[in-house]
Amino acid sequence: MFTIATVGVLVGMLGACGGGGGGASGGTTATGGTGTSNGFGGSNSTGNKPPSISGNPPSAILQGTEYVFVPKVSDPDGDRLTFWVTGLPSWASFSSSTGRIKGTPDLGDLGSITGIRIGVTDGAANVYLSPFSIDVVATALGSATLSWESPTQRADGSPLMNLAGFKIYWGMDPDGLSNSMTIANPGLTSFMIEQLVPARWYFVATAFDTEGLESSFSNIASKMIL
Ligand SMILES: [Ca+2]
Repeated sequence: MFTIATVGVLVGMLGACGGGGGGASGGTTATGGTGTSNGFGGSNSTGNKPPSISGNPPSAILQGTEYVFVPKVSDPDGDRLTFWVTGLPSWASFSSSTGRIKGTPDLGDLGSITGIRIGVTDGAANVYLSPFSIDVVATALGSATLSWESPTQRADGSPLMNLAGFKIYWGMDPDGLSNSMTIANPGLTSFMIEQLVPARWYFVATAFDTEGLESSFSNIASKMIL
């Protein structure tokens, strides 16, 4: 597996530029979500099973940048789910079909909004994500330097002759990294991510070749920005 580290903690590495390719979007293997808080629903006489909801909403956002959070949900019965929210910041919009919170606060929105709560129902049972807050900050001076060793082999052990670059994914939710950047430079072995607000940040990287095949995700590196 291709590995990265925040600076000072370089992890030894096994090369890989995955033969399988693809798979850029989406989550990583990572720590679990915030868990499910049961509402007043629960199983009932019709045998309905309640949906589950989880996720780690980013707790801070730099003004002028986009905030996005989508909770992870499932329903054992495959029921259609409907979402609602209370305490939504005025700068954000909410999707009742996906539970997504999205918006870009500006300088007039500085400060913390607390007690935001997302709920979901399958029509019979209601469950909620734990209440959370979003702090809009004016500046973000944090940075993290990632380092890695260039992979020389593909996942199947064959030589990697056409490495083209790296992709970095990062965010506050290790299970839904919302930022990404493509580095079209196969010679680079470190990169600094800037403008990080105070929070614990998570980073993964992939390598890709000239044909666009992308490796599987590296390990997750993390750094606490104070
Ligand atoms: Ca159900």
